[in-house]
This record gives sequence, structure tokens and C-alpha cells, in this order.
Amino acid sequence: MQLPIITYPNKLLKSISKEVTVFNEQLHCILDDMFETMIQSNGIGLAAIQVALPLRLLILCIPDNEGEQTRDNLLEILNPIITNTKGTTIYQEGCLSVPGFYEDIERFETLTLTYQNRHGENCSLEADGLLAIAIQHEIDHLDGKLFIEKLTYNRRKKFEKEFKRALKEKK
Ligand code: Y12
Ligand code: CO
Repeated sequence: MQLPIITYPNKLLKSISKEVTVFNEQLHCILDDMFETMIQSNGIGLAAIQVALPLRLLILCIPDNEGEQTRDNLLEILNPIITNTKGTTIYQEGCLSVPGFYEDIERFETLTLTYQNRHGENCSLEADGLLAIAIQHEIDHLDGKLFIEKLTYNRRKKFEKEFKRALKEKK
């Protein structure tokens, strides 16, 4: 089932999400619905709070070499903790909760992550490239932060101006 995605400036996006402690069928349904929602919305990453669920979980599906997004390249990441980082990189990010806006954001270049999967099993991974960027973007959602909050004062002002103009055009 496709779920509605909440968008800026919905205050729920500021929530600090809570640890997942129960790994049952209901949780698996949430993860499956989030995957459908993300794919139908042309996204590559989605955090639970974006569908109004304040849980520390996120999904990522980086397209493969053929540009396909299948369950084979789906990552379900619950209760993530970044344990190591290296370097920095800049990438133009977008977010399904801030549609139509793309901004250059600085992130760590590589990272090590520990997390749990949908069965509550402990996992870890090392990430670089787009995956490392996407993980950091989604973990920020779990802490109530949007990528636009990382903009400099002047770029944030420009964003707010463009956002207000886009709102007016919609009406
Ligand atoms: C790098 C940077 C950010 C991430 C986080 C995941 N972000 C997304 O999946 C964003 C997807 C997105 C899709 C949109 O829809 C279309 O392009 C059709 C979109 O819509 C508009 O801009 C109108 C906005 C964002 C991962 C890696
Ligand atoms: Co986002």
C-alpha cells in the first residue's frame, strides 16, 4: 500500500524518531509499504518519519548499473549508528519531503555503519559514494533534520524565497 509522504514545513519532520524494539509482521508491512511508496515516488531513499512514523528506520535502493531498483539492491536499515567516517564530499541532494529543490551539501565521503535488519539481527556495512551520502541524509531525518538546514545563511534565505514563490504558484 502506498503511503502519503509528508512535506516541508510539516512539523512532524522535526521529530526525533524512536528506536525500533519490536520486529514483527506489522513492522515488515511498514517496510514493504515504504518500499512501494519510495519506488512509486521515484525516490532512492526514505525514512519512516517521511510517512509520519517516528521510528528509527530507513530504506535505500540505489539504482544498479542498468538503472533498475529492485528488492535485490534494497537496504533496510533499523536503529543505525555511524561508527567511523573519513573525508568529505559534496553532492547535489534532493528529498521527497522537499520536492523540487536540490542543493549542494557536504557529507562524509565514507562511513562504517552498524544497524539491525527487519528481523532484529545485528549488521554492519562500509559505504562510499552515493550510498554513503544517502545514508547520512536519511539518518538526519531520524534526528528531525532536513538537508536544507545544512545550507549557509544566504542559501537558506534563497531557498525560503523560492519555496514561498513555489507555494504561491501552486495556489
Ligand atoms: C543523494 C541525495 C539524497 C538522497 C536522499 C533520497 N532522496 C530522494 O530519493 C529524492 C527523490 C526525489 C524525487 C523526486 O521526484 C522525481 O524526480 C520525479 C522529486 O521530485 C521533484 O523534485 C519534483 C524530488 C526528490 C540520496 C542520495
Ligand atoms: Co530526505
